Amino acid sequence: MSLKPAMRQVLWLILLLLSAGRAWSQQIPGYNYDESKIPPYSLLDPLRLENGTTVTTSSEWWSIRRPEILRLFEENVFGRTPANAHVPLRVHQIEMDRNALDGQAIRKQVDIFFTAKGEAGPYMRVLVYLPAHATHPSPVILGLNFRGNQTVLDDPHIQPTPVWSRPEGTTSLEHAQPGEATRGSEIEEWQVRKILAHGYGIATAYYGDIEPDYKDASQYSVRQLFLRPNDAAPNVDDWGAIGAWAWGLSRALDYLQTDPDIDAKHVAVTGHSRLGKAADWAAAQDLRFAAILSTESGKAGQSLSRRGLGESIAHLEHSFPYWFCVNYAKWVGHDQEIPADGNLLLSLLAPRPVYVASAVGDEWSDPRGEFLSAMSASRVYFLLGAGGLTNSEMPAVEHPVQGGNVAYHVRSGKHDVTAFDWDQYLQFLDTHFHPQAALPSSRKQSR
Ligand code: GTR
Repeated sequence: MSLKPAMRQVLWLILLLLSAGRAWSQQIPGYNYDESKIPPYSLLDPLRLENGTTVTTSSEWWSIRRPEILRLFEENVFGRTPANAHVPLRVHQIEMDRNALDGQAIRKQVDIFFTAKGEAGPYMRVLVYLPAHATHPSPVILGLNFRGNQTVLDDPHIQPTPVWSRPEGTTSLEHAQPGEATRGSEIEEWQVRKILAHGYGIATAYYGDIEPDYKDASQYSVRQLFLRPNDAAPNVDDWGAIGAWAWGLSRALDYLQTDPDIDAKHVAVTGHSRLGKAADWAAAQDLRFAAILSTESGKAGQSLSRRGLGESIAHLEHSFPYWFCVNYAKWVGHDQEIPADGNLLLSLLAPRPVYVASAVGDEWSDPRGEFLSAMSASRVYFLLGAGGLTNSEMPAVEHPVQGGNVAYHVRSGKHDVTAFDWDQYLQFLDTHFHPQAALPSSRKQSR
């Protein structure tokens, strides 16, 4: 018996809603999403030294514990940014318009070349919008994008970024100009006009310019530029793609620091999901980032692997081994023992303002894990005099909490970046982008 077209349409709608519901709750089957089934675990103590003593002064934090935690991440998670990963800043401005977006913005597009070969070698194309009528150099929010610069706004003057893809059923990668239809396709996630209207600039680059996000694609990565001669195999703590993306963020910051229209002391770094992990790791290593806005960075980001809820280390390592150092594989099946977890990553951001954002539907990232992580890292913020969260209860949905330099919210909806997230981020930056808790005098440039 054949269904009437109207009936078929209704059935279609129901199916669609059902599958949207599945995407909404974002639970990959086969993993634990039940608080009562969390195995016994202990949270790492950001203030406890490896020798068992507790850090009680900020100088012990900066000189002993912080380097210890950085090393734990280098050895167990992201790998080490090579000591020789320095490149002189080589910038070629390809476009500038001081009257962009109908007079709302200054738009700049620059290529940052990573080698002396210029365009013939690897390079990153950075798109910058600044508020047009600013009376002072503008604070800027910097973040990598997933699908090309042209996706962040419906501006016909954005130079499209060639993007990587792996056509179905093939093993080879294509690097090609994206279609015009992608222009402005991520406008909701980026909220460029809102950010500008609020007095902030925004800078972005396509993460594939630094390394394509595919297995076995490292030959196209900037990592190739810093290989040790005569080494056949990688070391167990060599960096992975997240390390490379983080490095790219620091290179974009090198450029932003040279632009007199930009207040280089107030550059916040942002990122969503895997790019949230990269933003966290960039700011952990590079103290020039003045604030961090991290959306659903999840496991191997700000969330807690040790809680065993949502994504596991086994999943991360199986699906994205190239994001991490070889040693990360040691922790597969040992989530409760990993010596470098989200709360320690968050502590490396102290005392700079950090906004941790979760979504109720993103159970894969474990929103409560992200909150508990912010609570735990707040102890370091207190030690450094910046203040942090004090309320130990997970806040209600869409009720942001803030203590000192640490803020957290969980909003309704799925794994995404929304106008709600940006509204909170902008308010947060407003309250913090004036003199910060003191950083040590040894505050250094990135590697
Ligand atoms: C998922 C990954 C998460 C998160 C996410 C994303 O597949 O398991 O850790 O990084 O990708 O980047 O959207």
